[in-house]
Amino acid sequence: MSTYTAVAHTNIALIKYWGKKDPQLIIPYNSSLSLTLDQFYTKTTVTPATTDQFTLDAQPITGPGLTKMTAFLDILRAYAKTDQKLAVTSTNHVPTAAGLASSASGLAALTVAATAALGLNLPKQTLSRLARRGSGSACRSIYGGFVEWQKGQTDEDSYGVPLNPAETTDLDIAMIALVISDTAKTVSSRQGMANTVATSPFYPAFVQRCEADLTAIKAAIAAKDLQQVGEIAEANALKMHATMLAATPPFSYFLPETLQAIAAIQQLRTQGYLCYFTMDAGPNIKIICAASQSQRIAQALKKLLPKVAMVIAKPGPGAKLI
Ligand code: 2P0
Repeated sequence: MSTYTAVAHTNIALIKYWGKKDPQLIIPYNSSLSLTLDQFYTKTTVTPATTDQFTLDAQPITGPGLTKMTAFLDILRAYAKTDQKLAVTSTNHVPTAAGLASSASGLAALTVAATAALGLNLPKQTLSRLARRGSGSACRSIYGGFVEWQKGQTDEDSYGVPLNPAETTDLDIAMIALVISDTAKTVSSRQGMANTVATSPFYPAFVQRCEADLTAIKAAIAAKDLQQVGEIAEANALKMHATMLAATPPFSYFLPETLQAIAAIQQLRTQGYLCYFTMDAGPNIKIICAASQSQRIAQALKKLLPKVAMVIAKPGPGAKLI
């Protein structure tokens, strides 16, 4: 057992995961599909130690943050059949105030580094399953490019699967991350999705439509039809956010500036730019567009939203030891 360092990139879902059929094992109600991005990643070093320790962005973490980490390490230790404690040092590499810090890259990097430090050499499918136990979306960050999280039924068959690279590598796609706000969200995704599943009458309709949206977007990706990809992804994100407005108590991640950004994107579309948006459990917007047009779109958008910082991201790699 020795020290290992891993890097994992964050992913943004085009077909959303929003709800757990099995909260203990993190088995979702529907399959989802994401794009791993090159600009945002977590680097994590894991060393055998006498007690579990966690340092995040140079800050020692104690209390609930450490408890959550230890609980996840216990899952990895049980799999490795060892009691070995671990010291974890993690750094999020997110452009300043991008508001994109993600549990997906964090838990994926941790899974890869910690399983190696516990003496395991696991295939990616097993790494994806284990990462899922830490945070659902992390199972998709084990792979680069487009990744489907096949919902499965059990711990064994719920994991990420990369789309066939032959069908995706020459799709000209980028995401522009718009920094609407970097303040901490008031409703965590975990709380938000549990409340939605338990109370929103729109939730079953969302789950049902996700299956159709997933089939349609995979066909659009294979056909390299970026307009279809954007239309399906944008509509899927809005369906997810609609479930929250119908929950009890109702909640929403939209800020006034989020709506302004959406109006600006719609205006660019009327001017002939091919751009669509998606949005997760926070007020920030990610624009789906062609990589070859991303600079032009960012410049045009800058005129409409002069105060909003933007980062252009392209498809990124899967998690790996470095
Ligand atoms: C997604 N999100 O598919 C969706 C869309 C947010 C909105 O996955 O409870 O941090 O750890 O499994 O993975 C965020 O949820 O939640 C998320 P847990 P996670 O990307």
